[in-house]
Amino acid sequence: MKKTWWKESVIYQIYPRSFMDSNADGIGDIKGITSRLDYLKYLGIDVIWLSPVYQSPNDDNGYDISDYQAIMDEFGTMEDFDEMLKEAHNRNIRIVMDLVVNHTSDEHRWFIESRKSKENEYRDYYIWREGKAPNTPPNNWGACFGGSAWEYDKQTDMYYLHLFSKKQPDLNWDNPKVRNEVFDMMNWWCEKGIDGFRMDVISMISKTKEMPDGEVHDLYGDCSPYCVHGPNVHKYLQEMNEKVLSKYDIMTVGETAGVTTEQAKLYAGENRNELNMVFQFEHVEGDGKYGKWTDEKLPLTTLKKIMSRWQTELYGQAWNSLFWDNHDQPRAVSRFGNDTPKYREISAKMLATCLHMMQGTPYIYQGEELGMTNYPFQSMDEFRDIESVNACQEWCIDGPVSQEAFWPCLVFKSRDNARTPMQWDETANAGFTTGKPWIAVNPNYTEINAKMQTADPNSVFHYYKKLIKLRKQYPVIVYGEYELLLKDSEELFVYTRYFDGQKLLVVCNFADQEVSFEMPEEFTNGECLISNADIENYQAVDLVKPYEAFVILKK
Ligand code: TEU
Ligand code: CA
Repeated sequence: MKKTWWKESVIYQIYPRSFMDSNADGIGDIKGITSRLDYLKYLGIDVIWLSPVYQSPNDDNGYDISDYQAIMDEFGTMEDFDEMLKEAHNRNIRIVMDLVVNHTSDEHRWFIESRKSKENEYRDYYIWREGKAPNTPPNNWGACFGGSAWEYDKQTDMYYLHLFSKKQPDLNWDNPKVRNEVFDMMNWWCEKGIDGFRMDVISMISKTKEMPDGEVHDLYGDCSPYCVHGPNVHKYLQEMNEKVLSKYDIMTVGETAGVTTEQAKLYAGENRNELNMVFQFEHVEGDGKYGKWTDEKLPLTTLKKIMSRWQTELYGQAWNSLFWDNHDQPRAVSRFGNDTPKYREISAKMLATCLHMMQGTPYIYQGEELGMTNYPFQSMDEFRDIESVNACQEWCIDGPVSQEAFWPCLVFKSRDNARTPMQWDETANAGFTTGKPWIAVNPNYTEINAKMQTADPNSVFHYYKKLIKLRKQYPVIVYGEYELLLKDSEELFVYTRYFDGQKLLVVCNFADQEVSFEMPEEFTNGECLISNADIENYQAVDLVKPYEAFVILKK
């Protein structure tokens, strides 16, 4: 297996709108990020993944881009960006940009042109089709954010495809002009000195030519057989690699929802000349009750099975990302741990241990290093996220599900849980802004904030800091081979890693009760590298406390 800096790194994801506001307008911005780089340096991370900062009308908070080479007004200027990049590099922190090129905003000049006429030179930059019949879209596909995936456009009496919101028309990657525009833009950012790309829904860029109705699972037809891992996706990524990626020392991660391990080896195989790693969702995308919406937790045995399959099947062949949450997911501790006061800290540390000791590049989503929790939503008008707002309309108000049934699912899974402001200190608005925040601050900021935790050596923050440091000291954490133990345990997640004579045992209790445990013989003389509980003699452990986690190095 090749050794590379991006396998050895820890990545920190920033959602700029909610990270730090520098000018009291209630919206996080680039100067705010720059002002907090020392905090990130102190944590010890190597790379920042910056969610989109490009010009955007913000229908989907920046994932709808109207100009790829300009900064969103609310976030600052290109000078602010250059300054942030320079300051990050001064601290040996790299910056990876979000690349959203499956679609643009409908306010992008390409789309403004495209919709003008069938003859416009930008017409084929997007995917236009005739309706099946008057007032009937070309097929039954549903969009990810609700409704049909087709929007009627009066000007030319045709429909355009949008797999997300109707303000996010899909680009036509089969048009070589589109590919070259995208590659030129990427080269422009690389020349600026950025350190890589996180590629938004990159597995969806190639669509089949035929676009038949999809199987109806929920409310609409499923487009995924025709739009995900489409016929030319690998060809286009190899072309991107040749024309852009191979020329720079950058890292790339492809957001590839619905990918199998076999497909992941194509996207991120060691010798494939496509991407460095995949970011796949199998462990966070179990079947919901209503589409993705559910209030149920995944059983631990299922979680272990999924995560272990990725560990063993990619070993030595392709590279994976490790994450519990991001800006589209509920907070890790609320979802996989226990966010009650009694167990929040210890379960947050347990989750961190479990993830950071696995094979793959770990991602920390802003606030996860503090054990930030889901937000206590009380009413519908607190939601800002287009997906949450549309889902409520579609499933409840217009749809078949009662409010009583849908509400707990919405509250548990809404993307807004991850988007409440970063909790910096105990002052008003958690120190995020001195203005009115664009989305409510979680009221628990007086107990959970960065200022308190950086000052407390036993905090979740310091635990993450220690995990990051261990990664730099023990190659087995990065390169070790994985083996799952106690596969049928419904409480314990136990595995080993092995590399070059070093062997680790990782024990994590996912339950709120004590569980008996027998230390494997070969670890009874081992050394404890990290633990979230006070135990004097790990060699003699025969009970694992609620949410306890520890890592033993074989001697
Ligand atoms: O998300 C892609 C994606 O697969 C989403 O549908 C995801 O499953 C959903 O948000 C989970 O609820 C990416 C971005 O990460 C997301 O923020 C964007 O909204 C989306 O693409 C469109 O660009
Ligand atoms: Ca601001």
